[in-house]
Amino acid sequence: MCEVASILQDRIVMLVDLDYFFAQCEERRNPSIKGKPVVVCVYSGRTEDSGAVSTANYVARRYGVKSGIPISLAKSKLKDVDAVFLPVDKQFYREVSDEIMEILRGYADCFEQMGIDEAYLDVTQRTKGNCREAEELAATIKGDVLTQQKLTCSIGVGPNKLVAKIAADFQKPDGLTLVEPKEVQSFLAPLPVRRLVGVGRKTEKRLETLGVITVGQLARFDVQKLIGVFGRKLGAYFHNASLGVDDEPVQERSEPESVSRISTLKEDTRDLAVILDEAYRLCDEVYAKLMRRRLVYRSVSIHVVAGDLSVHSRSKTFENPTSDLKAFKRAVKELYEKFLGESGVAARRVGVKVSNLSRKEELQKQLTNFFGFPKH
Ligand code: TTP
Ligand code: MG
Repeated sequence: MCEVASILQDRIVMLVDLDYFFAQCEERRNPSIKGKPVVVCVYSGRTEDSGAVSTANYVARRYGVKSGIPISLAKSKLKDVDAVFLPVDKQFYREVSDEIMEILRGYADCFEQMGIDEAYLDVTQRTKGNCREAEELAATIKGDVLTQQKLTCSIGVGPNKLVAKIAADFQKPDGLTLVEPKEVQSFLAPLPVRRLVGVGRKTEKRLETLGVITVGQLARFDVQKLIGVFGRKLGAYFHNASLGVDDEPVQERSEPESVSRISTLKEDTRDLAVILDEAYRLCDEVYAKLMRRRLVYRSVSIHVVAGDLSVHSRSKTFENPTSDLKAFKRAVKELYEKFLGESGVAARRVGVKVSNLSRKEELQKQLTNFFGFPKH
């Protein structure tokens, strides 16, 4: 679907980027810290303050705190300020990210997740190539993410990935920037070259020595000279990028290897009914995700984190892939029964997982071949 869109002249692509993502997740978890500078840190563990800042909310950014700086430097910038320093909790951010990505996926003709907090959506077909409709859709998406997940994001809308990305960065946080095809060059021209994907600090310096500071100057710079300096591939890329030309399709990444959910019980227990009550709820969530992504599974696992934090698991693999929820729950029940029979520990956290995933369409194809149904 999107490959067709990519060869059409006018595509509409969005880049959705969650604002100060890790720190915003922390604010959502504990709203009382909102309004204070929040700094999420990767502590290296050597000394109390050794390590780097992963990200910071916009309040902290006003004090000059940003990703990558040493924690000690962030602390000195926030001296005498009531700031909050927290360690990264990747698992929590990933869970939030997964749920948001599912919302976004539902709005795209074609979807490509780029990292934990950003994704490209090709929306050409559903907006009939109409920019205003795309802008309204972006506003709807922002509203949905906010009401369902209590997080703000910034969205850039443009004719390709390159422009959408720059547009998303243009107004942050909680921004929405539409760049129509006819505006692309005037939008890009005043920006520093560094905004283009692929222009790092070194390239920026090199371009500066050629008298090129802005994207507009890069666009006017002789392409042959550019190729002379950076080589054919990169030189041509910089030239095209400066004009806002980019044919990269929005492409779904390969399927996940597994889908899992884990949750903490109210209290540690060995009661199968209590465990299954929670585990079945997790099965429903995993199953919903499989359905949305049109995946079937062949293996089922259960996980138990015991009161002493030891981790235990059991798994089972079916002969054939299936998309059956009842079979999933039956396997989960069997595995928990087996686990409780074999082990004396009480469960603190319980989880379920499906793996050996494949596409539903492939399963159907296999079955069709197997039964020898006519192809038409
Ligand atoms: P970004 O989207 O680059 O940053 P952000 O979401 O924190 O802020 P913005 O509002 O500008 O989008 O990165 C997403 C997450 O990735 C970020 O919340 C934390 C993590 N990250 C790091 O751990 N180290 C880094 O150097 C960067 C840039 C990000
Ligand atoms: Mg972000």
